[in-house]
Amino acid sequence: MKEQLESIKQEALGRIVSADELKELQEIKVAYLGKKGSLTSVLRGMGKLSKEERPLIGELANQVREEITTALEEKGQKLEELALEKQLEEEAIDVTLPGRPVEVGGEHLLTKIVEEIEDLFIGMGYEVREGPEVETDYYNFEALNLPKGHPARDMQDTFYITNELLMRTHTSPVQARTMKEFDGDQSVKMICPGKVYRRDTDDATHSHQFTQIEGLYVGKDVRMSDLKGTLDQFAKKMFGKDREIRLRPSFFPFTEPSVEMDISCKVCNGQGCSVCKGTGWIEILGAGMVHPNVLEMAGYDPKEYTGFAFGMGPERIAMLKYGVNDIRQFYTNDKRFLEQYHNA
Ligand code: 2U9
Repeated sequence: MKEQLESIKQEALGRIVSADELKELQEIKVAYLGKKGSLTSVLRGMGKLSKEERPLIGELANQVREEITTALEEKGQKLEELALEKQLEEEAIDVTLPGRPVEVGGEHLLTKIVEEIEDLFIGMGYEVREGPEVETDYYNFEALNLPKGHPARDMQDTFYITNELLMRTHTSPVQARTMKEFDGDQSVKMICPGKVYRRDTDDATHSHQFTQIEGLYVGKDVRMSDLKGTLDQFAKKMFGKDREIRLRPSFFPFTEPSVEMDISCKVCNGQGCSVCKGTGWIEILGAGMVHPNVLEMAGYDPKEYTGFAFGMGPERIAMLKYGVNDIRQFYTNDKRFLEQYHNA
């Protein structure tokens, strides 16, 4: 039995030395020390030994078990260390390696322009209001002095959803709703940015969906000179303090008198060039004094209250400011186009 124990020990230690995986050690442990292990089965045979031999063999057997157990633990530790080293190696991060570029997006050029214009008017004490894109015929047209059948309605080809519901063609209904809400007894100073819809064929300067920012200032004794001053401020802050503005007579059903505002061309400084088509001036927005009909329909007494309003297209301003030559680029999500203005 002594030899048996010795050979079991040698065999076990031999297998432990050549083991290179933790699970092998587990198998060896079971094979030798387990319930059905060879050392265990030898011990079961001790009953046949003489009572002199039993303590010796018992001692030897425990010794062999100790040695095999110790060898298993040491080899186990060594294999765990090796596994950790290998893992660390595999997971080693070469901090000198360049990082994988994380593509960082940026604000859309239109968002930048709209926020720039918003901040400008907030700075002049205007509040920003928004409203529904699906609008009623009343607030989109009638409240703005465009009764049913009015020819000017055709100027704004409309997406009708029902006879009474449509995709708003301008953001003016938000101003009309606000005036109605204030019900003619308090002043209004607001701008309203947002998407608008026109049943247009898309081309380089027209899109069926585009953006507008309109503004309204209603109060007691609001004059044309207040409008001119406000627009001059806007032009200088938006396009440069050396820009001049020019107001030309125009017509909008919801303002009387109506004007269009031009700024002096930055490229030729008013001398005339291809950008300003030789005029020296570039049209930016439309405006006017709020039509008395519009005031009345919103509950304001035109003898007590007057107001001015204006409207502009941020796409047009972005195209002028950044030399974009096709309005559709704002909507086609071409990364090459969008990335150009990340740091604009
Ligand atoms: C109320 C009263 C009056 C809003 C106005 C304009 C002039 C204007 C154009 C700008 C670019 C339309 O998209 S565009 O082509 N708009 O020129 N808008 S005055 O007048 C209002 C609005 C609301 C209650």
